[in-house]
Amino acid sequence: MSKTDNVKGYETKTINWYPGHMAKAKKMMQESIKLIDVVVEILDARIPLSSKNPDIDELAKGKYRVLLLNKSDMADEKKTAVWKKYYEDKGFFVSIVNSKTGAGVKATTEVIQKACQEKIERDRKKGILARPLRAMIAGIPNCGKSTFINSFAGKACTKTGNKPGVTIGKQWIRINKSVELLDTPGILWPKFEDQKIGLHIAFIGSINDDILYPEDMALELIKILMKDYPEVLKERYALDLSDAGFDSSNDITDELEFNQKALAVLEMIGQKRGCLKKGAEIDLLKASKILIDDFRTLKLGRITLEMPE
Ligand SMILES: Nc1nc2c(ncn2[C@@H]2O[C@H](COP(=O)(O)OP(=O)(O)O)[C@@H](O)[C@H]2O)c(=O)[nH]1
Ligand SMILES: [Mg+2]
Repeated sequence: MSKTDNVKGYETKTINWYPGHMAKAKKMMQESIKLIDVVVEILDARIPLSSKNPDIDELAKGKYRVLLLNKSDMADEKKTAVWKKYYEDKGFFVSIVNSKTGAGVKATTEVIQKACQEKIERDRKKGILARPLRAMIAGIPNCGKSTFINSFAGKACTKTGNKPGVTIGKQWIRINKSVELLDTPGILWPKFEDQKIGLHIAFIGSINDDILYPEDMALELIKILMKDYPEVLKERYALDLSDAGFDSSNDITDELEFNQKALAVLEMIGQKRGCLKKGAEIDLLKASKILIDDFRTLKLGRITLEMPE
């Protein structure tokens, strides 16, 4: 475990997580990718950058690409629209979905068709009878792959079984006459190039909470809230941010000072929520868990943690 001094009297720890299944998942994807026309990558709309695995660009080379901004019900609507445009400008076909209610899910068929337009035209010119487009769902753990597949396939879905001439054991789900889905989604592992990415992925529950450091997560979340959603902190916890020496995001010039202000805010949350240890010392761990839980259960409202650079 590496430690770096962050805030005086408090150290941040690097999430040290190496998924043992990474090689296996990658191999499965490499095999499956040969069978499909289009990769449908699911992102968590609250972290559209951190939930995107850069490895997939290599893995999905030569395939049509669709991105779904899932869990849009939990993300900031305006920011989701910005992200949609951001990825469209990069050449992706993007759709905003809520797999839980099914909003935007059916429309994914059209997005897949648009993404594969070139192939559809090519086949038509050659006089090839259109067969359903073959798609694979991919994404990091907990982004909503299974929920999306269930919603997209619905009750009427039929598993079409093994295809002749393709790897035995692959199951396909026929969505409609235009699209078939590989029934096993590709699991992508989040990248941990940067401490921040690790924390952001932790917020959405992609990492087992047992290996996390809630205080680090809480401080990162508080910094985002102070910058982008100060009113949420004020309203939810009845805080006066100026008590933490913070008046507006113009105050943020020095990283260490910002960390100290965030720590002061965490202490204030602990105080308001009666998170006290013996001797009236504030229980930062308990306060952190409350904040994280509030974020995950939408009690802070719809929040997007990241914006394009
Ligand atoms: N609010 C909301 N929750 C979602 C959405 N999609 C998935 N979930 C929830 O996110 C969690 C993980 O979903 P799951 O499909 O198991 O993710 P997977 O690991 O990628 O297969 C579950 O609790 C789902 O109910 C969505 O669009 N909105
Ligand atoms: Mg799943």
